[in-house]
Amino acid sequence: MNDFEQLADYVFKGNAAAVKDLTQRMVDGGGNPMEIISNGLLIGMDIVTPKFKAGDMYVPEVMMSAKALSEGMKIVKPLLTGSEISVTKTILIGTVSGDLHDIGKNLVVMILESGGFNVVDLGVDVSPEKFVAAIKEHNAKIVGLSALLTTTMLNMKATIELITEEGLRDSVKVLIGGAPVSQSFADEIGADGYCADAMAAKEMATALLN
Ligand code: B1M
Repeated sequence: MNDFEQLADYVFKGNAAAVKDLTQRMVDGGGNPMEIISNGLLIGMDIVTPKFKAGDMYVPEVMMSAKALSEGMKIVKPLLTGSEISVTKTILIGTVSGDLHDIGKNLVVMILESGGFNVVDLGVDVSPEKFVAAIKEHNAKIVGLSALLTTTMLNMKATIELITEEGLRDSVKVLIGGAPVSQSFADEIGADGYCADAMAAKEMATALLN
């Protein structure tokens, strides 16, 4: 196994310490950061995705792989030059106003990052105004809204309404997710897509941006 194959295998196996160690050694040895991402870290996650879909891997294992990948990303991301971080691949995500749940959102962030997206995580209790300001600031093409409460899911609607009022609706796609939401709710509030889980979010984002 060469270093790239070894790195991919460590990601697949969710071995965060080994990913961190090997990524650092590759960087210290003069490895190209983009190649380390594309030919090592992301390949590992590409092994995970079909296995998860086939039911051969479960959520905790996927999270371990995503965590391992993010350890490697932490080392190489700061080394990327501006042109290597594609602005067209920026995704904003946040849990809507009044809602403090972030476990699912954080998983979505990790999985999206594993798909090579530049994810700007706005955190929890994010107001419609903050989403709008961030869309403008980052020129994001996709915004992901998370809600876990039947009360706060209504703030997804308010967020989409403000995005529309601000004249941004044609330039940004809105994806929603969270336990209480559904495809029919997405249709009702005019979202572009409903993501049942983190993998669905990655697939939809990939389809929308490629
Ligand atoms: Co809360 N809570 N909670 N809670 N909590 C629920 C959601 C609840 C269903 C529990 C219950 O009563 N059975 C219930 C909601 C009832 C309802 O609205 N009908 C509830 C309640 C009532 C509350 C409080 C009001 C309790 C109280 O204080 N009285 C309070 C509200 C606080 C607030 O937000 N203002 C509260 C607080 C908390 C904790 C702080 C204790 C903690 C959150 C910790 C944290 O997130 N940092 C907590 C937790 C952990 C839960 C449960 C147990 C687990 C949620 C979770 O993390 N699931 C939850 C019960 C349950 O769901 N079984 C519950 C795991 C996670 C991986 O799944 O978040 O669905 P999920 O994310 C998935 C998908 O939905 C999707 O992908 C993710 C990964 O596959 N997805 C997206 C999610 N967001 C997406 C965004 C996307 C795409 C996909 O964008 C593109």
